[in-house]
Amino acid sequence: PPQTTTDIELVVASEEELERPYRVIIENDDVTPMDFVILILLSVFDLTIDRAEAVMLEAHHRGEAHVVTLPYEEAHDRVYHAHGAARAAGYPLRFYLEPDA
Ligand code: NFA
Repeated sequence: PPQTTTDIELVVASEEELERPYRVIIENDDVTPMDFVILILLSVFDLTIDRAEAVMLEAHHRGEAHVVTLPYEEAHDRVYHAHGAARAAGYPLRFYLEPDA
């Protein structure tokens, strides 16, 4: 019978890592419409319209921008939902997390 190999890497965050604040960073791309980016920043990350526009433009012009700083699980959940909404709409919009300094 055909053999299937599945490699599963389980990454477990320590209590310290979970409590530490994380910066959500948005990355620019050439495809996602500006209005869609703003919609995600409003609906998923609860930014004001003014902040959402400023963050979108900063990412557009500089390559990336800080969106919000949150505890790990909250940050991770929101990025997960933002990626889901972007993929469902057919856009490559990406966010990543970095531990706050
Ligand atoms: N660069 C995208 C465009 O010109 C807009 C964008 C901004 C995408 C910020 C991703 C992040 N349509």
